[in-house]
Amino acid sequence: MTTTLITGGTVVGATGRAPADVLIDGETIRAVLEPGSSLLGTDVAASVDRVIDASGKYVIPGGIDAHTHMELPFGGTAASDTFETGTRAAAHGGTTSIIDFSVQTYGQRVQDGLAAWHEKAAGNCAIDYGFHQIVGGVDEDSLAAMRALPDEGVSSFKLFMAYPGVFYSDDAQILKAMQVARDTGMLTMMHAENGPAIDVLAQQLVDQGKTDPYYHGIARAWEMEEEATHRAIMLAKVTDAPLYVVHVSAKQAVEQLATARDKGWNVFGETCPQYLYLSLEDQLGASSDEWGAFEGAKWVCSTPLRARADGHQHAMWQALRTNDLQMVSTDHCPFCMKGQKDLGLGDFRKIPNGIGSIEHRMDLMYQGVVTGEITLERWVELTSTTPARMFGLHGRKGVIQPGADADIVVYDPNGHTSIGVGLDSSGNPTGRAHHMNMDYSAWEGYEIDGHVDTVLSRGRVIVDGDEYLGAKGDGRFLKRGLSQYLL
Ligand code: DUC
Ligand code: ZN
Ligand code: ZN
Repeated sequence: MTTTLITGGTVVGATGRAPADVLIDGETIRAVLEPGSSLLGTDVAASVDRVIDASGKYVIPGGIDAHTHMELPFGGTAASDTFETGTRAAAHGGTTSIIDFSVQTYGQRVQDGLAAWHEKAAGNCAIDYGFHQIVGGVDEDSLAAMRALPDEGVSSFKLFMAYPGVFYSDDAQILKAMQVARDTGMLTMMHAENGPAIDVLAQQLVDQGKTDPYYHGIARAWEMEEEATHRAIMLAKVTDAPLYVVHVSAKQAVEQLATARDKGWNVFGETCPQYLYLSLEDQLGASSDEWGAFEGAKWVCSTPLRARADGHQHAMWQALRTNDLQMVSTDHCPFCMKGQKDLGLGDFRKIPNGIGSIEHRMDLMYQGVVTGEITLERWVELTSTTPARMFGLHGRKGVIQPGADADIVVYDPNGHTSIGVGLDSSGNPTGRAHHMNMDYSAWEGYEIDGHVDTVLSRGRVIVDGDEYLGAKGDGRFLKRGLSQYLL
């Protein structure tokens, strides 16, 4: 077994930072040591197989992205990253575990949906991976099957209050599924938007000739998110089940979560980088020679981007500081403009919903440290430590401590990252490159302070500088336990 010492860096965790050396034995962390110390009288640096110099850098637990959609079927196409391309991009960005969503739709058996996702992922991932289960068709069979999921290491499931006819569950279905969550200890993850009302509003906009991508966000008004968030909280309360609301973007939805949390209820929420940085105004202003106003399709996702003038982005940062929101995931769901997003030319409802960010989450959240929105420790907590606790991986992932998996990122605060795709629309090199399987970047032109230097996955260096040293199939399935974050 290879032994490694990461030396000279500042180890950062959710509760503090300190200069320390990290000794890795095989796949796990063996010790966190005073800098330059000896172990049982031996000079550690001289006795290990490999030394990684982290002088002037942060040593943090590898990122955990708890909300990704590799190969998700959506709107007649499928998310463009496979488990191979998406997890490799994640590794480049300092993320060492993902939790993806296996999908069950109406008429399909939950077990078959889960088996299909195992087949897509097995042998293809660069980093460790787990699954939540989307239950798109709640009925007596799926409710019974859900009870067996915790034994499969799948301890959370997602329901949709949006997308009637696709993934949608009505209130009665949600209530019954939450009762299963209460009985089994599973965590219900909720896409909280009032889908039936949104579909009417969207139809009315299209009837008025308002078909550009911008109108996606007008149809999916914040009121639709606030109402659904409140309803989800009340359904969880009446069933006495914990609730985790995904991709929160409206400040009014955060207020609903904060009110419930102030009452001591087990209610949690995540937001995503797009809701911290991007806005509806950006989308309205987007235009290009190639696409005209359809350029805005690059940022069509649900929940949608929100108006900066109304203060939503500011409210998301604040909620991350006050712990009214506990985590940042990406909702990574990439589609190319050509052949995928362009399905919605002339009708925004047909644009596949999603943004690709898996490679940039750690860097984008580090910008919050640079600009003073969050502390260094909170950066680690939001992107790694809490995701592990929330989804039953605490002790193994999300911490730098003896016995934990050696998933570690050496992060250079003095480094620099230029985000974007390698070629512009005329085929000229841009001096940038990303690794996601997308023909555009939602983050094109972002200049970021900080750089992911070295990434270790269970003790092996898989990214060194910008070089990928891993292989497909390195990643293992994570059998997760129940949430370790409940009140
Ligand atoms: N939202 C997205 O943007 N994409 C996939 C599904 C979802 O809920
Ligand atoms: Zn969703
Ligand atoms: Zn999602």
